[in-house]
Amino acid sequence: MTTAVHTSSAYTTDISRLQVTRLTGALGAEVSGISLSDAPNPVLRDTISALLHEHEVLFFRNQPLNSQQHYEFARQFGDLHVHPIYPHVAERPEILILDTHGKNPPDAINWHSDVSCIERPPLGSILAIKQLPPVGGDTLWASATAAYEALSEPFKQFLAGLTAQHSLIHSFTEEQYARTPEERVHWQKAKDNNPPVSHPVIRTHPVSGRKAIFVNEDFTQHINELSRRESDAVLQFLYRHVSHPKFTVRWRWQPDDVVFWDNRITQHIAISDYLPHRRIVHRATITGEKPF
Ligand SMILES: O=C(O)CCC(=O)C(=O)O
Ligand SMILES: [Fe+2]
Repeated sequence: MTTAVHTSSAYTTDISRLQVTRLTGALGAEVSGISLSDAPNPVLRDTISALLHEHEVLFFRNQPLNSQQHYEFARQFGDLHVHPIYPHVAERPEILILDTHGKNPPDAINWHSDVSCIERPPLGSILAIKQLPPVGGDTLWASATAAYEALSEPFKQFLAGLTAQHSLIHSFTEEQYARTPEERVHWQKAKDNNPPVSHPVIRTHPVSGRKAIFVNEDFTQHINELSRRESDAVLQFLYRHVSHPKFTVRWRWQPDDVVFWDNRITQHIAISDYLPHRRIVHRATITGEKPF
């Protein structure tokens, strides 16, 4: 389904040209007819926010953004997070780099939501592809609202009120990130600055009011109110459930694509099927609110 969004604006971006094409039943829409490198524009920002709340992940083709434009586009939606471990572009600490190839294989190989291990996890992330492998390197997103809504009422009631512990070093392990003395100093600092936090297992989107499963394989350690064995079983079920194909959308990247996801109610996974070829993405990560 393709719909035109009619909004008039005094800004340089003509929003009347904006077109939205829904991609799957669960989530995702391709948005065209606008330029993300235009000067910050509250009308465009509010339109994109509304579309994000409706579709959960927005895909934009042909949006060449330099780091400053990437920063300025993202900055309209909130404060930007500086990642404690990943490298960033020289000119902007808020724009992180994932540069993966045969000698630096990707580590984001589990379904996850970004940095769920901090008090105010990101409301969204904006990813720009910088180098594509010859084939492969797709990314998938899953709707944690659709997955939640598909659960039975008794199971929803069981999950209500549970909390889970999330930890940075569950994902960024000592083995992987503290291999050299310099890496160890960096990793230890990241660990000290990011102690584990607890969040509700089911969170509520602050705007749409929809509920979503908010545990993920990368950062969640255990459900606080359950025994370890019970927690492991429930978490395994929830991870498998969220990533069911009927709750997902898969994106085949083209040069200069940009993707903006609502990180509170989706999870994603990058497919590591292109090694030893190289793939580079840049990400801006927008700070969110304390989950409730
Ligand atoms: O490389 C990708 O497509 C996504 C990697 C990832 O998990 C992220 O940027 O948050
Ligand atoms: Fe991620």
